[in-house]
Amino acid sequence: MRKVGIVMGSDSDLPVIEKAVKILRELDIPFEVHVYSAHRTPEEARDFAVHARENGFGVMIAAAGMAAHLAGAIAANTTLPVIGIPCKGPVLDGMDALLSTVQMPSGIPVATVGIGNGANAALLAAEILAVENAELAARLAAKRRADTQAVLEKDAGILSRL
Ligand code: RP5
Repeated sequence: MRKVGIVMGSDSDLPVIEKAVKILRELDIPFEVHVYSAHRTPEEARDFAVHARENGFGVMIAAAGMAAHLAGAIAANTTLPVIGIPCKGPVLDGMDALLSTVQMPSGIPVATVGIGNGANAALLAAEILAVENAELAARLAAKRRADTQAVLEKDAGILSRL
Protein backbone atom coordinates (compact mmCIF):
# COMPACT_ATOMS: atom_id res chain seq x y z
CA MET A 1 0.00 0.00 0.00
CA ARG A 2 1.19 3.55 -0.66
CA LYS A 3 2.18 5.57 2.43
CA VAL A 4 0.63 8.70 3.89
CA GLY A 5 3.17 11.52 4.17
CA ILE A 6 2.52 13.70 7.21
CA VAL A 7 4.21 17.05 7.73
CA MET A 8 3.65 19.54 10.53
CA GLY A 9 4.99 23.08 10.67
CA SER A 10 6.19 22.73 14.26
CA ASP A 11 6.30 20.05 16.94
CA SER A 12 3.74 22.25 18.74
CA ASP A 13 1.25 20.86 16.17
CA LEU A 14 1.79 17.34 17.54
CA PRO A 15 -1.56 17.03 19.40
CA VAL A 16 -3.37 17.48 16.08
CA ILE A 17 -1.16 14.95 14.30
CA GLU A 18 -1.62 12.43 17.13
CA LYS A 19 -5.33 12.27 16.24
CA ALA A 20 -4.44 11.44 12.62
CA VAL A 21 -1.81 8.87 13.53
CA LYS A 22 -4.21 7.06 15.87
CA ILE A 23 -6.60 6.46 12.98
CA LEU A 24 -3.90 5.51 10.46
CA ARG A 25 -2.61 2.90 12.94
CA GLU A 26 -6.16 1.65 13.57
CA LEU A 27 -6.60 1.14 9.80
CA ASP A 28 -3.11 -0.36 9.40
CA ILE A 29 -1.99 2.31 6.91
CA PRO A 30 1.77 2.99 6.60
CA PHE A 31 2.88 6.57 7.17
CA GLU A 32 5.89 8.83 7.71
CA VAL A 33 5.91 11.95 9.88
CA HIS A 34 8.14 15.03 9.61
CA VAL A 35 8.46 18.50 11.08
CA TYR A 36 9.03 20.69 8.04
CA SER A 37 7.99 24.32 7.81
CA ALA A 38 7.10 26.30 4.70
CA HIS A 39 8.95 29.24 6.25
CA ARG A 40 11.62 27.84 8.56
CA THR A 41 12.77 24.85 6.46
CA PRO A 42 11.42 25.59 2.98
CA GLU A 43 13.99 23.44 1.15
CA GLU A 44 13.24 20.32 3.20
CA ALA A 45 9.49 20.81 2.78
CA ARG A 46 9.92 21.23 -0.96
CA ASP A 47 12.21 18.18 -1.34
CA PHE A 48 9.80 15.99 0.60
CA ALA A 49 6.96 16.99 -1.75
CA VAL A 50 8.99 16.79 -4.97
CA HIS A 51 10.13 13.20 -4.25
CA ALA A 52 6.99 11.97 -2.47
CA ARG A 53 5.52 9.98 -5.36
CA GLU A 54 8.79 8.16 -6.19
CA ASN A 55 9.28 7.52 -2.44
CA GLY A 56 6.05 5.52 -2.22
CA PHE A 57 3.58 8.08 -0.92
CA GLY A 58 0.00 8.19 -2.18
CA VAL A 59 -1.41 11.14 -0.27
CA MET A 60 -0.01 13.94 1.89
CA ILE A 61 -1.30 15.53 5.09
CA ALA A 62 0.08 18.95 6.09
CA ALA A 63 -0.75 20.60 9.42
CA ALA A 64 0.22 24.16 10.30
CA GLY A 65 -0.96 27.12 12.31
CA MET A 66 -0.87 30.92 12.00
CA ALA A 67 0.16 31.99 8.44
CA ALA A 68 -0.31 28.35 7.43
CA HIS A 69 1.32 28.03 4.01
CA LEU A 70 2.64 24.50 4.51
CA ALA A 71 -0.14 22.55 2.79
CA GLY A 72 -0.07 24.96 -0.14
CA ALA A 73 3.71 24.76 -0.40
CA ILE A 74 3.54 20.94 -0.43
CA ALA A 75 0.74 21.00 -3.02
CA ALA A 76 2.77 23.35 -5.22
CA ASN A 77 5.47 20.69 -5.49
CA THR A 78 3.50 17.47 -6.08
CA THR A 79 0.43 16.26 -7.93
CA LEU A 80 -0.39 13.81 -5.13
CA PRO A 81 -3.56 14.78 -3.25
CA VAL A 82 -2.78 17.10 -0.32
CA ILE A 83 -4.96 17.41 2.77
CA GLY A 84 -4.45 20.54 4.87
CA ILE A 85 -5.16 20.76 8.60
CA PRO A 86 -5.36 24.32 9.91
CA CYS A 87 -4.09 24.38 13.52
CA LYS A 88 -5.21 26.68 16.29
CA GLY A 89 -2.56 29.25 17.21
CA PRO A 90 -2.12 31.59 20.20
CA VAL A 91 -4.41 34.21 18.64
CA LEU A 92 -7.43 34.25 16.26
CA ASP A 93 -8.52 30.72 17.28
CA GLY A 94 -7.20 29.10 14.09
CA MET A 95 -9.18 31.32 11.72
CA ASP A 96 -5.85 32.64 10.39
CA ALA A 97 -4.65 29.11 9.58
CA LEU A 98 -8.04 28.07 8.18
CA LEU A 99 -8.09 30.88 5.64
CA SER A 100 -4.39 30.51 4.81
CA THR A 101 -4.87 26.79 4.13
CA VAL A 102 -8.22 26.75 2.35
CA GLN A 103 -7.92 29.79 0.08
CA MET A 104 -5.70 28.25 -2.55
CA PRO A 105 -5.51 29.68 -6.05
CA SER A 106 -7.06 27.65 -8.88
CA GLY A 107 -4.70 24.98 -10.16
CA ILE A 108 -3.14 24.00 -6.83
CA PRO A 109 -5.82 22.29 -4.72
CA VAL A 110 -5.61 21.60 -0.98
CA ALA A 111 -8.47 19.57 0.54
CA THR A 112 -8.85 21.38 3.85
CA VAL A 113 -10.43 19.78 6.92
CA GLY A 114 -11.74 21.62 9.96
CA ILE A 115 -9.48 23.43 12.43
CA GLY A 116 -7.46 20.86 14.35
CA ASN A 117 -9.34 17.94 12.81
CA GLY A 118 -6.53 15.43 12.46
CA ALA A 119 -9.03 12.57 12.56
CA ASN A 120 -10.85 13.72 9.44
CA ALA A 121 -7.55 14.28 7.64
CA ALA A 122 -6.56 10.66 8.30
CA LEU A 123 -9.99 9.34 7.30
CA LEU A 124 -9.92 11.32 4.06
CA ALA A 125 -6.41 10.05 3.32
CA ALA A 126 -7.65 6.50 3.96
CA GLU A 127 -10.62 7.02 1.65
CA ILE A 128 -8.31 8.22 -1.12
CA LEU A 129 -6.04 5.17 -0.75
CA ALA A 130 -9.08 2.87 -0.53
CA VAL A 131 -10.25 3.83 -4.04
CA GLU A 132 -7.74 1.28 -5.38
CA ASN A 133 -7.56 -1.01 -2.33
CA ALA A 134 -10.55 -3.24 -1.55
CA GLU A 135 -9.11 -4.52 1.76
CA LEU A 136 -8.64 -1.00 3.08
CA ALA A 137 -12.14 -0.10 1.83
CA ALA A 138 -13.51 -2.99 3.90
CA ARG A 139 -11.60 -1.83 7.01
CA LEU A 140 -12.96 1.69 6.50
CA ALA A 141 -16.52 0.36 6.19
CA ALA A 142 -16.08 -1.68 9.39
CA LYS A 143 -14.79 1.40 11.22
CA ARG A 144 -17.76 3.46 9.97
CA ARG A 145 -20.14 0.76 11.31
CA ALA A 146 -18.35 0.67 14.68
CA ASP A 147 -18.41 4.48 14.96
CA THR A 148 -22.14 4.48 14.13
CA GLN A 149 -22.76 1.82 16.78
CA ALA A 150 -20.91 3.92 19.38
CA VAL A 151 -23.25 6.86 18.69
CA LEU A 152 -26.32 4.61 18.93
CA GLU A 153 -25.09 3.37 22.33
CA LYS A 154 -24.80 6.99 23.47
CA ASP A 155 -28.36 7.54 22.28
CA ALA A 156 -29.57 4.54 24.27
CA GLY A 157 -27.82 5.78 27.43
CA ILE A 158 -28.41 9.53 27.23
CA LEU A 159 -31.46 9.65 29.52
CA SER A 160 -29.55 7.99 32.34
CA ARG A 161 -26.97 10.78 32.17
CA LEU A 162 -29.56 13.54 32.81
C1 RP5 B 1 3.34 27.34 12.41
O1 RP5 B 1 3.46 28.23 13.44
C2 RP5 B 1 3.35 25.98 13.04
O2 RP5 B 1 2.67 25.08 12.22
C3 RP5 B 1 2.69 26.19 14.36
O3 RP5 B 1 1.30 25.86 14.32
C4 RP5 B 1 2.84 27.70 14.59
C5 RP5 B 1 3.65 28.02 15.82
O4 RP5 B 1 4.89 27.35 15.77
P1 RP5 B 1 5.84 27.32 17.04
O5 RP5 B 1 6.20 28.76 17.31
O6 RP5 B 1 5.06 26.69 18.17
O7 RP5 B 1 7.04 26.49 16.64
O8 RP5 B 1 4.37 27.48 11.49
